[in-house]
Amino acid sequence: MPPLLADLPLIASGKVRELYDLGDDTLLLVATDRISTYDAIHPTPVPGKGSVLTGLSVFWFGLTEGVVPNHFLSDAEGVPDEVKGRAVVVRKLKIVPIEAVVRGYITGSGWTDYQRTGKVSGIALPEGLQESQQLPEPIFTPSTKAELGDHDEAIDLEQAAEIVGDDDLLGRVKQLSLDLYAKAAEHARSRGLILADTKFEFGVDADGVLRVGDEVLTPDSSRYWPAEGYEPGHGQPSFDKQYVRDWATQSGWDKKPPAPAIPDDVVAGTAERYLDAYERITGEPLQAWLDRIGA
Ligand code: Q0Z
Repeated sequence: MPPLLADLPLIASGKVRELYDLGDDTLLLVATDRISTYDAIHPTPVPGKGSVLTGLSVFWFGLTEGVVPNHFLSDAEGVPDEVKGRAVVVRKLKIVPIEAVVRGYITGSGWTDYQRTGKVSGIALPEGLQESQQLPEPIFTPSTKAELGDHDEAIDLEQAAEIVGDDDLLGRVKQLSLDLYAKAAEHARSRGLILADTKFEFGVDADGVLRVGDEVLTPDSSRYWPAEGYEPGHGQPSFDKQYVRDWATQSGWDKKPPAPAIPDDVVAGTAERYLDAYERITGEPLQAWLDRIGA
C-alpha cells in the first residue's frame, strides 16, 4: 500500500514543488500545478502542469540514463494516489551545492552578463554576439544555489571549486552536464525544438555514485524555443509561459508580487501549450504515460 501524502513529513516546499520524506533513503518529489512568471506565483493553477513536468522529467531520465545515472526510482509503486502522475520516488542524495548550468545559446542572465563584461561565469565569449545567438560550443556556467526567493548568481569554475570543495567532483559534474546537454539538445532538435540552456542538480548516493537529481530538462529548468521562427537579434518566446507573460504585460500588473489571477482562457491556452510541449518532446500524448502508471 502506498502511503498517504498527509502522513509524510514535508522536507521542503518550493515555489511550485514539494519534497516529502519516505524514509529508507528515498524521497517523494511532487510537482504542483502552480505557475510563476516574473518570479511571482499566480494564485491560479494551470491544470496538468505538474503532470507534464513530472512526465517530461521521467522521459528525460530514461533517455539519458546511459549518459548519467539519476535519482529516479519510481513513478508508480510507492507514489501516493493523491499525487500519482505528478510525483516520483527518488533516491536521497547528498546534493552538490551549485547549480550546473549549460548554455548552448546566449540569452537571459547570460546575455545580460555578456553585454556588461564580455563573459559568462568567467568564460570569455567572442565579440559581437547577438541576443539568442548559438554559441560556438555549449558552455558550463555554474551558479550559486540561492535561498528561496533569491536569484542564482553566476560564478566561475574557481569559485565553484571552492564551494564544492572537491576539484575532481566538480570536473565530473561539468563533463556530465555538457554530455547531458548534448544528448538532450540533439533529441529536442529532432523534434523541432531548440534547447537554449538548462540547469541540473547533482548529488552523491549512499554508495558514492554521482547522479543527476531533481527535475531534468523540464520547461521550469530549461529554455526551449520553437526552431521554427528562431531568429537571433532579440529574445525568443518561451513556448510554455509566453501566453501568460503576454497577458500579464497587457494587464497592467507591475510584475511585482502578488501576481494576479489568470483568466480562464489564458489558463486553458497555457495548459494546452504544456500538453503540446510534452507531446512534441516525447512523441506521445501525456495520457499514454498516465495510463501506463495507473494515474
Ligand atoms: C531537491 C527541491 C523543494 C522540491 C533537496 N534526490 C534528492 N536528494 C536530496 N535532496 C534533494 C533531492 Cl531531489 C533535494 N531539492 C530541491 C526543493 C521542492 C525540490 F522545496 N532540495
